[in-house]
Amino acid sequence: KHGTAAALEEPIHPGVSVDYTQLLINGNFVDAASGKTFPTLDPRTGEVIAHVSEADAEDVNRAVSAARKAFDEGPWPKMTAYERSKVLLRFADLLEKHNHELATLETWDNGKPYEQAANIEVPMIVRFFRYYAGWADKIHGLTMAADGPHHVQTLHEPIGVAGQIIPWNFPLMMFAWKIAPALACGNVVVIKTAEQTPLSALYAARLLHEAGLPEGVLNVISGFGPTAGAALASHMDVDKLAFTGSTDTGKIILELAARSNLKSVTLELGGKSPFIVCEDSDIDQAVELAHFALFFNQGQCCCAGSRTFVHESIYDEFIEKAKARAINRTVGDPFKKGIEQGPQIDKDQFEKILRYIRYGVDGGATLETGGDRHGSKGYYIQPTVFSNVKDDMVIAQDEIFGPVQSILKFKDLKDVIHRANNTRYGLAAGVFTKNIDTANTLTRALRAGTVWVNCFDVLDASIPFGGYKMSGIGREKGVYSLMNYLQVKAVVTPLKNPAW
Ligand code: TXE
Repeated sequence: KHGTAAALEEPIHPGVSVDYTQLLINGNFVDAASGKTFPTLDPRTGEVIAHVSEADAEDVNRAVSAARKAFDEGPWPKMTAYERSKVLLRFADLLEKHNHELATLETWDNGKPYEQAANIEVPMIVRFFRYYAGWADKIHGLTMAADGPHHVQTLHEPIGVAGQIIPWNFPLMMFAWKIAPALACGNVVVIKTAEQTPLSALYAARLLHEAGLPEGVLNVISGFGPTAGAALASHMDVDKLAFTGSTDTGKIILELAARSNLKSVTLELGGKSPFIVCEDSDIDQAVELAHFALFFNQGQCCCAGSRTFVHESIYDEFIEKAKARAINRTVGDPFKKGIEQGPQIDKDQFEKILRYIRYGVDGGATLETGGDRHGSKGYYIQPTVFSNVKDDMVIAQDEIFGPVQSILKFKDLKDVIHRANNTRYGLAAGVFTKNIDTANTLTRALRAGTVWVNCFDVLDASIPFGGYKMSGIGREKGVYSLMNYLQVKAVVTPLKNPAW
């Protein structure tokens, strides 16, 4: 039994209707050319929420040509940056106003706690659009002190049609991370949502049109990876592709981009991030943060602290407390108040996680708590803690993407630096210590795109995010995201009378 909501009661009805299920192409909601639809499911029960239009290559063509026209003929890229900024600001206001509808769709389609969606994620995307609205009219080039009698300047221009493919773990946040910088820079977008979670982006996209976005600038298509996603990644008229998802699919995307038109690609992929608890730590605080680092969002975070390294001097006490914390985690219907953990996204992920739990047991790790499904319907999994995890175990190497904490023991800093970096991934890392020298040593030694010291998952709009090694290519968020969506044009003009 886990937490206070251990018994799974009848699911609470979300109380919001699903109004948008078609493809959004050229400012209109339309059926797929084939007329096909697919069901999107409620992870609490596996029941159908709605049938959604299923895009394939022909719909991708329609969306890309609408986007192309919107880019080539304007007004979006030709509007003043201030006008673009005002559209994004109006959109942020509407998102704020529709928090409840957005958070409800997010929870219904994804299974994450409603309180998390409403209190953290929707406010974060509101902030995110305001942040990039602020950048829109501050994007400009440089003047160079070139040799010879020339005036040299750079123009920072939008790339054109941005294709974007997003996953299901943070449907609205991924939508925001992708479209906000692209639009602020004056690009047009065709975005494919994840087949598990198409609903919230359609609702948000409708609001963006209400805020004054011209038709064709944002096209949202629902559909599957090998059909709609692959068509977008290999489209000859898409100028840039941004992807968030698994490392395996990231490789396919890069290949499709290379084989088609060499569109530039940014990838935000998987991780196996270390969370390092040093010997000087306050153990209770370290347990709580390590728990949050792994279990947040049902463990479905690319940056999850999924290898908890604990110094040998505090290891035994840490295990006992981490186990107690996991047992206390409230699991249940994500629409209920006080629920920390809802169901996993779908049957595939649910089965994948249970398979990894078996690998953990078979591989010789100690199962401290959890290890099975929670309840008898839907995709709930018990918060699970393994101790005695060794570096070469499959649970210490692969991304599990579920509520499974793996705790490893370490001796000293040299040992933990080597082991923390000994992974094909490099997305994030957590460091817990009171010692400034230890913190400085670790932050410089860890090969990861983000190092959180005495905090975790701080994902402010201004903070860049992305991976070393097989965790990806490029950075999103902050000022760094802008260059993903800009071309640099050098303009050189002779100076008639250089000596004046
Ligand atoms: O990911 P995919 P899946 C990891 C996590 C998870 C595993 C598998 O470990 O267990 O990936 O999840 C689209 N061409 N992450 O199968 O396949 C797909 O439709 C073009 C980490 O859901 O990467 C969806 O929109 N597109 C992660 C998106 O890619 C394709 C978040 C992600 O799906 C495609 C999610 C193709 N051939 C899973 N195949 C993170 N980094 O946050 C699929 N897609």
